[in-house]
Amino acid sequence: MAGIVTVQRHLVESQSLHAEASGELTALLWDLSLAFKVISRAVNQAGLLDVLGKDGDTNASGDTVMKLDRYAQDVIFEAMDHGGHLCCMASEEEDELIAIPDKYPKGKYVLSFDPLDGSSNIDVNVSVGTIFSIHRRVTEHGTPGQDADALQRGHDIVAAGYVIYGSSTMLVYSTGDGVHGFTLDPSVGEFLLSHEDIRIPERGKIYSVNEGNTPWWDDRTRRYVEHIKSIEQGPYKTRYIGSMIADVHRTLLYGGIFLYPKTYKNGDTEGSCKLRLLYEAAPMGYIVEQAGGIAHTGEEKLLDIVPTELHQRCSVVLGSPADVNEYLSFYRGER
Ligand code: AHM
Ligand code: MG
Repeated sequence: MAGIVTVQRHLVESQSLHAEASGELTALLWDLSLAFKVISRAVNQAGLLDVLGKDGDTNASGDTVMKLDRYAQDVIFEAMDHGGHLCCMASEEEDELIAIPDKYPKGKYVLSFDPLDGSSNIDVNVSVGTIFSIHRRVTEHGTPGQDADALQRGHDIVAAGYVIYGSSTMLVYSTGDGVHGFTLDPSVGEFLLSHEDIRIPERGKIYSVNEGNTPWWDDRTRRYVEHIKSIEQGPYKTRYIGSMIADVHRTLLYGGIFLYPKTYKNGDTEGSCKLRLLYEAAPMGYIVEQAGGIAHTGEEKLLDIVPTELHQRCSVVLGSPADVNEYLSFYRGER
């Protein structure tokens, strides 16, 4: 038993490193981990949806079948609305800030999340995941949360992580003391510590980008990708799943670079970005930086951006320090 560390034990032991901690963040993360187990169970049954009924149908048990991303959204909301830890939530699935119901107390944290990232991959049995981050509220305690509570920099995150529902379910999180990974043991229903203190390799040999977008990239990004594919460089291997959690998880463990640069389509001179700052880029960037990597947009450090809108998007370049710095040297025109 001594070698088995559950996520709960890990949270409590990490909390004891911070004398000022009240235990509230630990309790909040514990509630969240319950939601992840429920979502994991549903994702594992996703292939049965065709048997049990499609979105909006009534299944054999008489329940209305819901799209999984909507289901994941509801599970997290219901697990987190009443604990008294949160003042509000923000989700990729909801246009507006999500209020805590009047009947429940308002806490000192705000939760931002993407309930099921990469959900277009569900029907082909490819990994999807949940991404989350937690900030301390900045508005008056005891009152309902406001947009300003969610619109905070990645640097001010107090805890963030992701769950990958893959060949096994893994929870990877950080509270600012490194990055730790837990694997769900379905037979005991617990997340068990499997990857302690994850450190991203200094340099990798894998690049991960939607290369179908090449015609719409800026020249500097195009030249960088040509460079890492050149014979002199090795060349690097391509791996692109199209689920950010899966692509970044691999980058964290094997090293290399993950990119989602701006695209300039049909005379768009400003360029547009795909990934969302609050729900995808900042939490994943925080994890990568906690593991010793770099998270950038090309223009600025990802965690420095002060969001002005809940659904703001940004370009993303993250991974091993040597790889990201090499990209930046191309992007800045130094090579
Ligand atoms: P989603 O939130 O609608 O699932 O979109 C986000 C996903 C990321 O997981 C992934 O990195 C990206 O979209 C892939 O985009 P593309 O298909 O353009 O390569
Ligand atoms: Mg997403």
